[in-house]
Amino acid sequence: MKTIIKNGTVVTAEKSFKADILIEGETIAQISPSIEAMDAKLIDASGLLVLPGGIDPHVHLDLEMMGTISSDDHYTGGKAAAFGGTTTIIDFVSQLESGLEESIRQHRRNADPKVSIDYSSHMNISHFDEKVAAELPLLPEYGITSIKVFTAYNGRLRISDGDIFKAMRIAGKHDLLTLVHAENGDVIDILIEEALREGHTQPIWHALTRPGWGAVESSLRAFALAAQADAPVYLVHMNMAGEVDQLAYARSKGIYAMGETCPQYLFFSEENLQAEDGAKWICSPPMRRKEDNQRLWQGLIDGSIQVLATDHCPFFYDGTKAIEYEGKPIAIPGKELGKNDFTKIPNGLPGLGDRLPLFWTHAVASGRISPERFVALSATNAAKIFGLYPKKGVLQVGSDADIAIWDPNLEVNYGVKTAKHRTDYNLYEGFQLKGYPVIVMQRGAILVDHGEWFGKPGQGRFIERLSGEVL
Ligand code: DUC
Ligand code: ZN
Ligand code: ZN
Repeated sequence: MKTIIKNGTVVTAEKSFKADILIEGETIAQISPSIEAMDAKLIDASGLLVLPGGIDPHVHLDLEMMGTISSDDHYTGGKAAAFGGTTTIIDFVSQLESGLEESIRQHRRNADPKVSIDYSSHMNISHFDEKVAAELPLLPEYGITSIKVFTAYNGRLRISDGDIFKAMRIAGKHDLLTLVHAENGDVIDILIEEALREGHTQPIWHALTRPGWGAVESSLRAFALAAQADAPVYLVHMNMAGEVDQLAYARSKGIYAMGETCPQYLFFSEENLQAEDGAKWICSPPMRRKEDNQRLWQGLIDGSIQVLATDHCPFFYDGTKAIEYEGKPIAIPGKELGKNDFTKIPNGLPGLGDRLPLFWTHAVASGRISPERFVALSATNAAKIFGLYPKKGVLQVGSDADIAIWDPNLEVNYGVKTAKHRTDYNLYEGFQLKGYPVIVMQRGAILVDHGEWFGKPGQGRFIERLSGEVL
């Protein structure tokens, strides 16, 4: 099957130019000023931009937490992603006692039949011993070239600094990238215990018991451990100005350090947690101050932050009431579980479908960054860092035809009805957006066409990744 996208402006991370794109089968066969092929299906992109489909390297789907499960699975999450112009996600494999290989197999047994867009996975390392040390070098055989470690969630996900160092040292030797969730788990546990003892139950206490200094201190600790282990490191979900400073410092010292932030940390602050419906904004790490929003924006603009991801992990705000999803009612226990205790509110929020239209409006349409930089931050950099390039994240001959045809003039009043996440709320309700994907394709097949969904469960593929680059 052949398709030609005609008369559009192709946008890559380096340049924008008028060209037609010929797709043959699943990949891009030709990009040149004027392509004719009688036997090809024609898509007229006059007045539109042709972007590589977005890559979101930080997504949680079907994640069990606090007695419930995050409300998007690999089908519904992929669908929401595609409606927002994202065609590849990287999620996380939870580490099981049965070993890394079995953890990956089990994860794929659950995800593969459902997944509606292409995906890959990071391997969480929440327990470290000799057996894990021996299994880490085998991860690339399963197509996984990154691990995630935590300096918080004591007794659950956290491993000691010594074990992080050992894991990083092995990762460095075997071209694996280590992602770090940086908060101070010890301080958090003390503060939560005190807050509960004093009867503080409101959502704002989620932020007050996870001080920003813990993130700043442990981000430097992560970079220092990586330096000592001679390994590359990637800081997830930066929410503090100080983390951006630490990242810049580490990079200035030659440490192979990179990082991401997420839309919620650009638009919201602790004030949102103080609202009556503050539980909607609960995620870890939490929202911070307006000064932090600004510094994170600045980092995206000046290139000191490499990636915009989401940490998508939605829950219902009121999981006692069903919503209609694809014609059927569904309700999943959510934030109401913590009505009387902030520690029982499931951590996480929707964002996967919001990321690109929201960022386009506030970064490109507002003149803060160029369309090329948008492509770098939303697709190409993640593809390079996580070993998906040049299969994904770029429009060039031989790459997968994962494409978002973008109307920079389309205005959308955004909210839960437009976003396709399987949840009952959206943080950007009522935001007026300008610039939106109108056609989204994966490997040459149309997933979304002017608001209509053509994707199916199982249509997405697990993408085996190569080792990434340090940007
Ligand atoms: N933070 C969240 O808020 N949810 C899922 C995992 C995480 O790190
Ligand atoms: Zn995290
Ligand atoms: Zn996360």
